Amino acid sequence: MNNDDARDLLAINTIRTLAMDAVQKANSGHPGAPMAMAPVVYDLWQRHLRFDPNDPIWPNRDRFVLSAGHGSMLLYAMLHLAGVKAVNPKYETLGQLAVSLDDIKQFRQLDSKTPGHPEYRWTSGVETTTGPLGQGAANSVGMAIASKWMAAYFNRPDFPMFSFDAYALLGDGCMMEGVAHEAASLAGHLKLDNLCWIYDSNRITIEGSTALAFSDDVATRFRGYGWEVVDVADANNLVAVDAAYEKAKATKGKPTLIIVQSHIGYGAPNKQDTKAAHGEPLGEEEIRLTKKFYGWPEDAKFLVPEGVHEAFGAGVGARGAKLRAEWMALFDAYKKKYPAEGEALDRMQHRQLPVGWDKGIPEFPADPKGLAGRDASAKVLNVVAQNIPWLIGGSADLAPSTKTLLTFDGASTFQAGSWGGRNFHFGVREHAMGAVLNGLSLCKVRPYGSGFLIFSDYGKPAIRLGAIMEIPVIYVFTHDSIGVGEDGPTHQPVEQLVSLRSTPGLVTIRPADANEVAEAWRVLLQFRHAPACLILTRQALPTLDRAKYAPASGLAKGAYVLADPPDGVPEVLLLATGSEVYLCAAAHEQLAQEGIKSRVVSMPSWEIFESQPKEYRDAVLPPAVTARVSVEQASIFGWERYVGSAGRMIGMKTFGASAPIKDLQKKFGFDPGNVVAAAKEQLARKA
Ligand SMILES: Cc1ncc(C[n+]2csc(CCOP(=O)(O)OP(=O)(O)O)c2C)c(N)n1
Ligand SMILES: [Mg+2]
Repeated sequence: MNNDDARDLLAINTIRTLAMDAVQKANSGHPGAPMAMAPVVYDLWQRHLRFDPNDPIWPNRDRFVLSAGHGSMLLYAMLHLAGVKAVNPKYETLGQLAVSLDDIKQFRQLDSKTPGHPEYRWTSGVETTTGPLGQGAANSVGMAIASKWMAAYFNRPDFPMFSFDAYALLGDGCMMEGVAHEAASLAGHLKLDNLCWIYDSNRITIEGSTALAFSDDVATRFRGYGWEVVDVADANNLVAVDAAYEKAKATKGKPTLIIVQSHIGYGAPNKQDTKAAHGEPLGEEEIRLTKKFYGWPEDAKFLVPEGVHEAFGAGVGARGAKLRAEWMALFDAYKKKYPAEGEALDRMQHRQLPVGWDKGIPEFPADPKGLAGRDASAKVLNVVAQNIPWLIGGSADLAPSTKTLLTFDGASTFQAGSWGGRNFHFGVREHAMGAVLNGLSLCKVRPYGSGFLIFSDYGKPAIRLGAIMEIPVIYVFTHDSIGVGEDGPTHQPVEQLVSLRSTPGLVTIRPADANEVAEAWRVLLQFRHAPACLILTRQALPTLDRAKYAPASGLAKGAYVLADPPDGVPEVLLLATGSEVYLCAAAHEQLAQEGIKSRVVSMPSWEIFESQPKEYRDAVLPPAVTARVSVEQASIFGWERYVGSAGRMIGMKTFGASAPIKDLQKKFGFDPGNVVAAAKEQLARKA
């Protein structure tokens, strides 16, 4: 063993023992993967990763994603040993460590920087929140795409502003999950040669051997996807590991999968290669024996031997600092030579919009025939996308239906080799689309994805993670109700709205007409820390006469009074969203003719409404007016909040039916006559 080998081994064993000690002290966690994969991650960071610990948000850094999020201690140990610095929400680098040794001693404890699974925004240096297996791997595809897109948009001769690579570490679990299959297939198609997945093939998951449930020939599968596949027979063979990374970096025209054979819980005499090493503390005695095997002081805890921090400083630290400094100098020169692009890059990195981003958002004239939500959205999107160059996205094979295609000159298709295209074809892969959008957003472009609302369920885990991470991904979900008609119950969303509304931090907006669609885009584009779902109709909706009704700008408050009796003192409230608002407007007219004073409240976004001051909410929904009817072509679940226990909810209690829309509206009670009757019933109850 030469000196280098000894230094490497000391650092690797530091990672291993920190993981073992932290899990033991917390009395919960996953020691096995960090113990096994420490050499593989160490070599990546020390010898390859272009990452500056002093500025972990430097835009052109390589991304490292721990898709096997349960192995979080592996990442925390790396962040600590590499001396990664904390960054605050204003994107300022702070002096203190992102993860101190004390944080590691507080693994999995309340408010520590070392939660059970890595959390983006909470711990600096964590590139994405992982834990739900497969998600991180799919995020890394989005990151690799972002690198390609940003290179195409920003790079100029002699100014390679973007060239970063994305690495993800996957376990057997990630390999089995569908989302990783979808994402790998897309990455192969796109020939993402800046993407490298590292597969920790230890053949153990929670229930035991992977032989219980997994017989894939992974290498052949990935070759079939169009990937380069490199085998490393032993995770402890740093020469082989290093050569695999060299191969990945040298491979052009395809992503690389490195399959590493490893031993979960490496070095633990009684637990190595068993499921017992996966997700529980090794136990004091086993830890002692393992440390003995490593040649470690058996009773030392949380030991970072002298020289280990320094070795990381001389490796990843020195390389990263040099690369970042060079990039910063390049960026200064870039801003001088290409001021507009320089400003765009700066704004994009800070999640700001360009000046004039809302220029030309259309206003739609009143029109009883109107247009579909999706068509209004297409018009607005095609305007704002011209103002916001890094607004990019597409659909899971439904763009002709969701109307999300950018059709203006220059908005070409994103494909291998035409990396500057702004229209993405995610294929029929909703789950990967969501995870890829998250990866794109984490690199600060502004991504949108679209599909039918019913299939939001197919991407829900990624939508949820976007909400956890507080990143401004945009979803355009069309075909939003039984209004889809003949496609029937399998395609008619019922419980999806409830599910999205109940997701903390996610904002859903279901606009009532074309002008509300325009306002919805105006509002959601300004989000910097919240994902949004725009819920749109397939069918035409009348464009309301805003001279008669309140302006659509009320949407910015989530809910607003659309129509009122002349004296502004209603007896009954009609609450609706989206396609049911005009029904309520019609009912309001009928009631007025009968001398009944009703108020129509358009409620496109519950979440935004809930964030208004109580005075505003009470002004829109006066507590004294308890005669209330809600109308929405979706599950009634949740409307009790607004109509009260005695209110009437017109909504869906079944999965719908296959029929022309008119017949469905009649069958399920969505017509003005039914709303009028419900309003009268409410008033009779009160009288
Ligand atoms: C989507 C999802 N399903 C289930 C789990 C629960 N879970 C956590 S780790 C794990 C097994 C992972 O096995 P592997 O990836 O091989 O990791 P190793 O045990 O080798 O560290 C499971 C099922 C999860 N985190 N995410
Ligand atoms: Mg495993």
